[in-house]
Amino acid sequence: MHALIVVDIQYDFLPNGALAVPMGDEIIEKINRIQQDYDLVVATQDWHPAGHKSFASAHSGRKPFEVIDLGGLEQVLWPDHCVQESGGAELAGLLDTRRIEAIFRKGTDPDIDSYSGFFDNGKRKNTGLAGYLRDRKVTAVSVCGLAADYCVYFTAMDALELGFDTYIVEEAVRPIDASAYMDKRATFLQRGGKLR
Ligand code: VGL
Ligand code: ZN
Repeated sequence: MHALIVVDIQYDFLPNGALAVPMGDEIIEKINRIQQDYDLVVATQDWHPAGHKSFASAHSGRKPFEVIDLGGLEQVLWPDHCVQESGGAELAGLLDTRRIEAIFRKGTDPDIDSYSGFFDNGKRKNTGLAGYLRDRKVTAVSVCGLAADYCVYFTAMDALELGFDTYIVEEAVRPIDASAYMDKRATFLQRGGKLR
Protein backbone atom coordinates (compact mmCIF):
# COMPACT_ATOMS: atom_id res chain seq x y z
CA MET A 1 0.00 0.00 0.00
CA HIS A 2 1.29 3.41 -1.00
CA ALA A 3 -0.04 6.49 0.83
CA LEU A 4 0.05 10.13 -0.21
CA ILE A 5 0.64 12.54 2.70
CA VAL A 6 -0.68 16.03 1.86
CA VAL A 7 1.14 18.48 4.12
CA ASP A 8 -0.33 21.77 5.36
CA ILE A 9 -2.37 23.03 2.39
CA GLN A 10 -3.73 25.88 4.51
CA TYR A 11 -4.58 29.48 3.67
CA ASP A 12 -1.76 30.91 5.81
CA PHE A 13 0.83 29.17 3.59
CA LEU A 14 -0.74 30.42 0.35
CA PRO A 15 -0.24 33.83 -1.35
CA ASN A 16 -1.57 36.60 0.94
CA GLY A 17 -1.39 34.24 3.92
CA ALA A 18 0.46 35.03 7.14
CA LEU A 19 3.41 32.79 6.21
CA ALA A 20 2.99 32.67 2.45
CA VAL A 21 5.10 30.17 0.53
CA PRO A 22 6.02 31.60 -2.90
CA MET A 23 3.78 30.06 -5.57
CA GLY A 24 2.25 27.75 -2.98
CA ASP A 25 -1.09 27.92 -4.75
CA GLU A 26 0.37 26.36 -7.92
CA ILE A 27 0.54 22.90 -6.40
CA ILE A 28 -3.08 22.50 -5.35
CA GLU A 29 -4.35 21.31 -8.71
CA LYS A 30 -1.37 18.97 -9.02
CA ILE A 31 -2.21 17.46 -5.64
CA ASN A 32 -5.83 17.06 -6.73
CA ARG A 33 -4.69 15.28 -9.88
CA ILE A 34 -2.21 12.85 -8.29
CA GLN A 35 -4.44 11.63 -5.45
CA GLN A 36 -5.87 8.97 -7.77
CA ASP A 37 -2.42 7.37 -8.06
CA TYR A 38 -2.40 6.31 -4.37
CA ASP A 39 -4.12 3.63 -2.30
CA LEU A 40 -4.67 5.99 0.62
CA VAL A 41 -4.57 9.77 1.10
CA VAL A 42 -4.04 11.51 4.45
CA ALA A 43 -3.31 15.13 5.33
CA THR A 44 -1.60 17.18 8.03
CA GLN A 45 -2.76 20.51 9.42
CA ASP A 46 -0.58 22.99 11.31
CA TRP A 47 -2.77 23.86 14.32
CA HIS A 48 -1.20 26.24 16.84
CA PRO A 49 -2.77 27.70 19.98
CA ALA A 50 -2.66 31.54 20.08
CA GLY A 51 0.66 32.71 21.57
CA HIS A 52 2.55 29.62 20.37
CA LYS A 53 6.27 29.77 21.24
CA SER A 54 7.24 29.43 17.56
CA PHE A 55 5.71 32.87 16.97
CA ALA A 56 8.06 35.88 17.06
CA SER A 57 5.23 37.78 18.75
CA ALA A 58 5.58 35.50 21.80
CA HIS A 59 9.15 36.76 22.45
CA SER A 60 9.66 40.42 23.25
CA GLY A 61 12.13 42.19 20.96
CA ARG A 62 12.18 39.35 18.40
CA LYS A 63 11.23 39.50 14.77
CA PRO A 64 9.99 36.84 12.35
CA PHE A 65 12.73 34.67 10.79
CA GLU A 66 15.21 35.26 13.63
CA VAL A 67 16.55 32.06 15.17
CA ILE A 68 16.51 31.42 18.93
CA ASP A 69 17.06 28.52 21.33
CA LEU A 70 13.71 27.12 22.44
CA GLY A 71 13.91 24.37 25.06
CA GLY A 72 17.33 23.31 23.75
CA LEU A 73 16.29 23.25 20.08
CA GLU A 74 17.07 25.77 17.36
CA GLN A 75 13.83 27.56 16.54
CA VAL A 76 13.09 29.82 13.59
CA LEU A 77 10.59 32.43 14.78
CA TRP A 78 7.59 32.71 12.49
CA PRO A 79 4.87 35.27 11.97
CA ASP A 80 1.68 34.21 13.78
CA HIS A 81 0.14 31.53 11.53
CA CYS A 82 -2.33 28.65 11.54
CA VAL A 83 -3.91 29.69 14.81
CA GLN A 84 -6.54 27.14 15.82
CA GLU A 85 -9.98 27.94 14.41
CA SER A 86 -8.76 30.98 12.44
CA GLY A 87 -9.49 31.22 8.73
CA GLY A 88 -5.77 30.97 7.95
CA ALA A 89 -5.61 27.54 9.57
CA GLU A 90 -8.32 26.09 7.33
CA LEU A 91 -7.44 23.74 4.52
CA ALA A 92 -7.62 25.56 1.18
CA GLY A 93 -11.06 25.41 -0.39
CA LEU A 94 -9.59 24.41 -3.76
CA LEU A 95 -8.00 21.27 -2.29
CA ASP A 96 -10.06 18.22 -3.18
CA THR A 97 -10.56 16.57 0.23
CA ARG A 98 -12.91 13.77 -0.84
CA ARG A 99 -10.21 11.08 -0.66
CA ILE A 100 -8.53 12.39 2.49
CA GLU A 101 -9.36 9.71 5.06
CA ALA A 102 -7.71 11.31 8.10
CA ILE A 103 -6.18 14.65 9.06
CA PHE A 104 -3.32 14.73 11.59
CA ARG A 105 -2.95 17.99 13.49
CA LYS A 106 0.41 19.17 14.77
CA GLY A 107 1.93 22.12 16.59
CA THR A 108 -0.75 22.00 19.29
CA ASP A 109 1.70 21.99 22.22
CA PRO A 110 2.29 25.70 23.02
CA ASP A 111 5.95 25.15 23.96
CA ILE A 112 7.36 23.18 21.05
CA ASP A 113 7.13 23.39 17.26
CA SER A 114 6.22 20.46 15.09
CA TYR A 115 7.29 20.40 11.46
CA SER A 116 6.91 16.68 10.85
CA GLY A 117 3.50 15.08 10.54
CA PHE A 118 4.79 12.21 12.71
CA PHE A 119 6.44 13.81 15.77
CA ASP A 120 7.11 17.23 17.32
CA ASN A 121 10.60 18.69 16.80
CA GLY A 122 11.86 17.17 20.07
CA LYS A 123 10.43 13.72 19.14
CA ARG A 124 8.52 13.70 22.43
CA LYS A 125 5.00 13.37 21.10
CA ASN A 126 3.69 11.17 18.36
CA THR A 127 0.69 12.30 16.29
CA GLY A 128 -0.45 8.73 15.62
CA LEU A 129 0.28 8.97 11.89
CA ALA A 130 2.85 6.13 11.87
CA GLY A 131 0.50 3.73 13.66
CA TYR A 132 -2.36 4.70 11.35
CA LEU A 133 -0.29 3.99 8.25
CA ARG A 134 0.98 0.66 9.63
CA ASP A 135 -2.57 -0.44 10.51
CA ARG A 136 -3.50 0.26 6.91
CA LYS A 137 -0.57 -1.91 5.71
CA VAL A 138 1.20 1.06 4.15
CA THR A 139 4.83 0.38 3.22
CA ALA A 140 5.48 3.35 0.90
CA VAL A 141 4.66 7.03 1.38
CA SER A 142 4.85 10.01 -0.96
CA VAL A 143 4.91 13.46 0.56
CA CYS A 144 3.61 16.63 -1.10
CA GLY A 145 2.49 20.08 0.07
CA LEU A 146 3.98 23.03 1.96
CA ALA A 147 6.57 24.00 2.78
CA ALA A 148 9.15 21.82 1.00
CA ASP A 149 12.01 22.95 3.27
CA TYR A 150 10.11 22.58 6.57
CA CYS A 151 7.06 20.42 7.06
CA VAL A 152 7.44 18.36 3.87
CA TYR A 153 11.14 17.73 4.49
CA PHE A 154 10.79 16.80 8.17
CA THR A 155 7.79 14.56 7.46
CA ALA A 156 9.76 12.78 4.72
CA MET A 157 12.85 12.36 6.92
CA ASP A 158 10.79 10.83 9.74
CA ALA A 159 9.05 8.52 7.26
CA LEU A 160 12.46 7.26 6.11
CA GLU A 161 13.61 6.74 9.68
CA LEU A 162 10.39 4.83 10.42
CA GLY A 163 11.22 2.45 7.58
CA PHE A 164 8.75 3.57 4.92
CA ASP A 165 9.84 3.57 1.30
CA THR A 166 9.71 7.37 0.98
CA TYR A 167 9.26 9.79 -1.92
CA ILE A 168 8.93 13.56 -2.23
CA VAL A 169 6.62 14.53 -5.10
CA GLU A 170 8.66 17.38 -6.50
CA GLU A 171 6.03 18.89 -8.79
CA ALA A 172 3.71 19.15 -5.80
CA VAL A 173 5.91 20.96 -3.23
CA ARG A 174 7.13 24.57 -2.94
CA PRO A 175 9.80 25.88 -0.51
CA ILE A 176 9.97 28.98 1.66
CA ASP A 177 13.70 29.25 0.83
CA ALA A 178 14.72 27.56 -2.42
CA SER A 179 18.44 27.30 -1.69
CA ALA A 180 17.88 25.87 1.79
CA TYR A 181 15.56 23.32 0.22
CA MET A 182 18.30 22.19 -2.20
CA ASP A 183 20.56 21.30 0.76
CA LYS A 184 17.77 19.47 2.57
CA ARG A 185 16.78 17.62 -0.59
CA ALA A 186 20.39 16.40 -0.92
CA THR A 187 20.30 15.11 2.68
CA PHE A 188 17.00 13.32 1.99
CA LEU A 189 18.45 11.63 -1.12
CA GLN A 190 21.60 10.66 0.77
CA ARG A 191 19.49 8.88 3.40
CA GLY A 192 17.75 6.80 0.75
CA GLY A 193 14.80 9.03 -0.06
CA LYS A 194 13.54 9.15 -3.64
CA LEU A 195 11.82 11.69 -5.85
CA ARG A 196 8.84 11.23 -8.05
C1 VGL B 1 5.54 25.22 8.46
C2 VGL B 1 6.86 26.83 9.40
C3 VGL B 1 6.07 26.85 10.52
C4 VGL B 1 5.27 24.32 7.29
C5 VGL B 1 4.73 25.22 9.58
O1 VGL B 1 4.12 23.88 7.11
O2 VGL B 1 6.22 24.05 6.52
N1 VGL B 1 6.61 26.01 8.38
N2 VGL B 1 5.01 26.05 10.60
ZN1 ZN C 1 3.65 26.29 12.22
